[in-house]
Amino acid sequence: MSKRKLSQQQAWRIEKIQRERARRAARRDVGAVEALEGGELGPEQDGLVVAHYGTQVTVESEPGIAQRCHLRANLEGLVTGDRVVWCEGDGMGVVVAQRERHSVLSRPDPYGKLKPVAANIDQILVVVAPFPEPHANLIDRYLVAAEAMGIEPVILLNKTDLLAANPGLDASLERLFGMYTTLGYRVIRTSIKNSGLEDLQLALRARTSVFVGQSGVGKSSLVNALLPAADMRVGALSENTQKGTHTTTTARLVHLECGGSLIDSPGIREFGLWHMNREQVERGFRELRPLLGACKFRDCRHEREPGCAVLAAVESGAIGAGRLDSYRRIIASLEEA
Ligand SMILES: Nc1nc2c(ncn2[C@@H]2O[C@H](COP(=O)(O)OP(=O)(O)OP(=O)(O)O)[C@@H](O)[C@H]2O)c(=O)[nH]1
Ligand SMILES: [Mg+2]
Ligand SMILES: [Zn+2]
Repeated sequence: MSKRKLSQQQAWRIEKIQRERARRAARRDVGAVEALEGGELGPEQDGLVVAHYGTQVTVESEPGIAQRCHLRANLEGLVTGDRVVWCEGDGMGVVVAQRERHSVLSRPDPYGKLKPVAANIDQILVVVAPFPEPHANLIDRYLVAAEAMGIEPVILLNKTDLLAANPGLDASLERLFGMYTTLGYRVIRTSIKNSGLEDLQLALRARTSVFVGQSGVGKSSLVNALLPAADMRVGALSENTQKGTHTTTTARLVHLECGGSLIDSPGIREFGLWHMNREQVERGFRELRPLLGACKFRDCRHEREPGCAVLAAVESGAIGAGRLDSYRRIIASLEEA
């Protein structure tokens, strides 16, 4: 799980290569945009980015009417969910401006640089499954990030059909999700084979949601179960490791019949929070919030300090030891970085 950030030298070398590549791509694109603008372009209109691929995006003017587009200079950071102004072209269109975002889900790339993943989302669904086995620390990282963005997270346990054959796992997952429910997080259980899809539909109505989580938990399968026409690519788990095989490679937005929009995103191995500081992480653990400032020492690290309110709460059972462990691992990863 804890693959560290690359060394500075490695990061610098890779960045140099990427910068050069981006520069070449941008030059190509400027050429393409100029060629398009010299020809016949339609009038400016509002649009929604429904997929992004390197230096191009697919923009939709209304559900079902979309075109692949080049980007005018300085619009490289566009992601799925962005609202834009664009012009239809013959074959390819051009995005000419980006509208302001009301929210953005970002995460640092392996070089420590913060990269947007999806924009204008109202809800983050953290998808987990019995297989690949969930990591509580990864769930907590998503919860912390969601709290920091002020976006309501929902935990979605998929593949519940596999639980009957794995009673031990069933019991441990029940404990884990019972804990999240007690903390006030909503937990939805689904199986693409037989259950929970109505609850999920209800949770997705009238807003834009994003599916995030490990590879192989069934994010794309769930999109297909809700909307067969989406025809998302789905990949089996690797036979020997029971891990996902990174089937989805780009975030894509679809419109559901229930009136909501849903963004499917590529599965991840780890979710770095290097861009956050200790206070933000602390606030991201809901149950720590009322205790902040209650420790004897103002800069208490909640390790073994006397008069630590957090340790006392763990002792009394008010805070789960697993969550404290998760908190410490996140803080340690910030310090490593
Ligand atoms: N038994 C069972 N298998 C499921 C369920 N949902 C998905 N799967 C299987 O899980 C595997 C992975 O599904 P995907 O939908 O590709 O997973 P993903 O989360 O989109 O993975 P990435 O795109 O790699 O991030 C496939 O073999 C699916 O058939 C479910 O509810 N029950
Ligand atoms: Mg997928
Ligand atoms: Zn403390």
